[in-house]
Amino acid sequence: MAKISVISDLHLGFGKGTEREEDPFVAAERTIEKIKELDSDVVLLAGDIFDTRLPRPEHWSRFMKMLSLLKDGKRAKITKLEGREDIPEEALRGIPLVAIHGTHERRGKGMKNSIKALEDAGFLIHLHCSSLELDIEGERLGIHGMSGVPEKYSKSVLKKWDPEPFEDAYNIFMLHQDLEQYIYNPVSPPELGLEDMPDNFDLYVSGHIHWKEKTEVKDKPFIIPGSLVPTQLKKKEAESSKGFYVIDTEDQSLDFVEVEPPRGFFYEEVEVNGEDLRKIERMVEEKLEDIVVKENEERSLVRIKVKGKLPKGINSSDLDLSDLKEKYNDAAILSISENLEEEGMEEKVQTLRDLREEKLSVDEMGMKMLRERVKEAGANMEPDEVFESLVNGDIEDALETMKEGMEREVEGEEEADGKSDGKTPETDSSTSGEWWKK
Ligand SMILES: [Mn+2]
Repeated sequence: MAKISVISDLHLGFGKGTEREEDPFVAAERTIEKIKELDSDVVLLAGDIFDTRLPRPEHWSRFMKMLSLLKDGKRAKITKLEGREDIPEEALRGIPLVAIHGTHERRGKGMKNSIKALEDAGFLIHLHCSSLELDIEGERLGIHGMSGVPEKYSKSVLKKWDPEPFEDAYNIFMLHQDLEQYIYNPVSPPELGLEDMPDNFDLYVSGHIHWKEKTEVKDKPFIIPGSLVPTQLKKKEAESSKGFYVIDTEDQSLDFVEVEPPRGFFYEEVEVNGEDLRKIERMVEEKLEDIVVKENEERSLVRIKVKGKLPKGINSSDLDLSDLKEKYNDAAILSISENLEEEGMEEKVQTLRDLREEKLSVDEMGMKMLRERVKEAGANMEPDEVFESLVNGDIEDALETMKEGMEREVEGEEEADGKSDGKTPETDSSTSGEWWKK
């Protein structure tokens, strides 16, 4: 029998520079401790260990310390390997951790992502369109992983790889993509859905989606462990507990193990219907009072969504909740969002629809301009990756990708000339960071 722990989306580095910075590490440490306590035989990690493509040394170091807890003298045995080169010996010591990289870790062609780097250092086994079979005390476990790829390629990459389960083994398929059953995105709808999962696996696992889910695909369990800390402040994240799944292949049990979150997260909705502004403010405060009673040591995350109809002549910008934010600042990290209708809404909805259409073409135009600029600059980078980061508002990620591309280009030139221009990489990247503005 084998006991498999399945975790995902640690997002180490999330909240950098804020008071939430410590949260992902605390959650990850608690999780690794629980995995050890449970005496797991193998750990699967479905992507997004780090929150950024280029994690800081502080983040590497803390994660590697956690992983060393799993290196307890056991030795995993690999019986089959498909679609990849040999695995470093050191990665097989202790409780094997098999990981795919996520969308937050993906890097351009020819560059090394952080998960692969951890494999090189012997901390884990990294899969991307590849499979391995482990022998756990006589039981065969097939693990097949597709790391995160740009959404528009997800279907074709999976189709091309076309994984097949190993014979006489318990086979797990793991991926990290948008899935149409869980992600609503009218601008770029998910390419993949549950029906696209490959046939004849015993268990399906996905990362990427930040709340836990459990359903069935092709009569077999499909699970999403979710992130260990809330990152998007979505209602679903507040409704479901954080933690990981544990599967026992002998009795086929599948349980969710809760991990105590570093701080509370509350999501509340306030429905309004023509009340005046003072009354609405009062309604929001009532919700806050309820939550604050439940307050624990750390400031809780609180998101309040105000939705419904405002009275005639009043629009949502008249609603000012900054006094409330101030008043409850000691107890809660407060985020208030509004989804309010005003009278005369119909015309506004039409305007929004028009804007959405326009947004599509603006995206396309932006992408075209970026591609041209990248070509002009002779930079070695994937414009799609930069553009995706920009559209998602990950400015830092976009800059990192651009800097990498420019650094590679500079290194390439040095090699060709056989001489260095004496610039430090920092100088190179700070100038190259600006090139696209010109
Ligand atoms: Mn994620």
